[in-house]
Amino acid sequence: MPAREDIRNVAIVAHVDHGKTTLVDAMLWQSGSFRENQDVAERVMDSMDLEREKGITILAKNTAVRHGGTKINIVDTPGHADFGGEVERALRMVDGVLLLVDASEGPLPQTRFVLRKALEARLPVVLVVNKVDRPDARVDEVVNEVYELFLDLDADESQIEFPIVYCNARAGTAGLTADPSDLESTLEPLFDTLLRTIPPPSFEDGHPLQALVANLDASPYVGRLAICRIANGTVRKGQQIGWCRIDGTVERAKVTELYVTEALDRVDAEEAGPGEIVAIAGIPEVTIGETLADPDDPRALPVVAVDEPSLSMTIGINSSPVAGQEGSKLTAPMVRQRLDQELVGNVSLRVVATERPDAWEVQGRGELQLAVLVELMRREGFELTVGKPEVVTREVEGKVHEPVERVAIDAPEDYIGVLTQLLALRKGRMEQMVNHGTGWVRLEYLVPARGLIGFRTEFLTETRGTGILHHVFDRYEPWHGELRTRPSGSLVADRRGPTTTFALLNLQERGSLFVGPGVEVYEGMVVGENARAEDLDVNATKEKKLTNIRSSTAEELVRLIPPRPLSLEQALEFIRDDECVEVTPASIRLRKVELSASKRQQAASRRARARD
Ligand SMILES: Nc1nc2c(ncn2[C@@H]2O[C@H](COP(=O)(O)OP(=O)(O)OP(=O)(O)O)[C@@H](O)[C@H]2O)c(=O)[nH]1
Ligand SMILES: [Mg+2]
Repeated sequence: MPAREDIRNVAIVAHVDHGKTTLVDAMLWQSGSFRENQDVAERVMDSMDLEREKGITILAKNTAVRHGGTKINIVDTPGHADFGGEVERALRMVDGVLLLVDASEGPLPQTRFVLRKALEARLPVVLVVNKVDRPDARVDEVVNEVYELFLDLDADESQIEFPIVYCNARAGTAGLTADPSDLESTLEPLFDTLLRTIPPPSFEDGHPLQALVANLDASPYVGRLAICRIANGTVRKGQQIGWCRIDGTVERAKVTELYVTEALDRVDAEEAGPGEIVAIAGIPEVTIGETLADPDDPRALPVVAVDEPSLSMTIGINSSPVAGQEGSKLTAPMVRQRLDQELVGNVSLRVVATERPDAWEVQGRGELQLAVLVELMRREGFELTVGKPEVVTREVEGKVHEPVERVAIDAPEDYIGVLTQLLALRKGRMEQMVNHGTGWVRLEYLVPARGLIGFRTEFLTETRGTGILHHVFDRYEPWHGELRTRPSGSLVADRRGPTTTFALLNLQERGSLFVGPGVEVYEGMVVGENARAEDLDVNATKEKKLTNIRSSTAEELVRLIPPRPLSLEQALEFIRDDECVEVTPASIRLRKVELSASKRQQAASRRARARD
């Protein structure tokens, strides 16, 4: 088959924070994409507000650099497990991957996930051992761990013969030997290896047009953009195409705009040939997985299924007594429309109707993915009620199955005892324990996803904030039976009104509080965590009786422990089955699903009677 020697398409994949976006920065600078004095943000590909705030990549994005006469299209992908759908999609656009591995951390759960996907797609791999400048780098061991990972994933011989490049992405230097002092002053060894290892895109001569829609973007001027990889043929601006839809039908459409990528810009193109990655405007309803083809001979490319969602939560309109005061988007149709819009660009999400007309079950890959969606909606002005995350179960041969996650934990060895205990309670099975001999151990577990909901907070408390925890979906297994949940109960406000210092002073004896003085609360709102297992209805608005002993307000404020407001992710981890989170642009409040204290009590005594 003929090939486009002038093009390479490559995706950069790795576990979170191993340096993908930093490496793309260096590749852009060294290929002359920017003027010398140009003011370019660090990790420039992380262009979304939320990405910059969280310091992680959320959406896969394209860029292109030129090296010699070759154009290298690069897809930067997110490393966080919840955004694995982005990686699966990116792999459909490329002919090979750079697999980055941190020289100290070594392969972690998401490394395994992305490598498995790359091997399944039979994409050639260049191993990039990054951060070799770290004082705790253990380059040789890490390389061996990667070989083990390949074997573990049943790679065949040709796949295991991958080239290795050693890198300091931050400094933009690379070398071909494991000795960090041997790095060249540029990324030349990486570019070289990439051009030799990643094959140029091949195509069939004379084959009619076929372009696979692998991603979507939106432009304020021309509307929806289909990001496609052209498999065969040539596409021209203004031409008619056959739009092969997911449902098997074919419609005619017109390419109104055609763009290719140069560095960070989309530039107009008159035509683009096989192997190129282009953005096409003119088809407002196009979605991922569809094919743009020759109108007279439309042949759809195969649709590849992505992994199923494993976690779900309900998102509905805000139903609290203080709804409507802080947001601008409040109604059910608005929420529904926004969720539909998200589905278009996010193949790893599902939306399912519930019994209620104003709430939907949203299914995704993990808590962070779902929290990011809620956070985006909140910033757009939505007020929402968000339910407790739950796992998506499946029926296999008449039995209920649940998702199981692969967990990797790094922690000081002193905590081995308590961690094994915590994970045993959650029905975790230890797969591996490695002592690096540095006082730190790595534990690998398989744990039902259910047991990990709310685990992070407890994990950080138990390891005094030192432990590192990562997990990624591994498989479905038969239901593991009952699991223990949060050991503490909630302090629940029993009436509406502003909180008082006096009331909070008394309440802080019982547990830790989420609100400070002067905060408007309502019946059924959770104001703190009860140290005991049961819930407690409390009056957080009580005023002090006047007495003749004076104590100044200032003095009382000093005795008040600062509240521990929960972030959205923490709130979602914290809540129990009968609780939910109220989200508005200004606030995050925890509450009972049933607000009325008397109704909750009735329900509790009914349950107690049923048990007897
Ligand atoms: N010491 C050292 N630090 C590096 C190197 N490369 C990247 N870093 C740092 O590692 C951190 C994570 O870098 P990113 O480029 O955001 O990592 P990423 O893989 O894109 O992360 P996600 O997209 O969220 O998965 C940043 O603080 C970088 O400065 C390196 O070669 N050496
Ligand atoms: Mg990144």
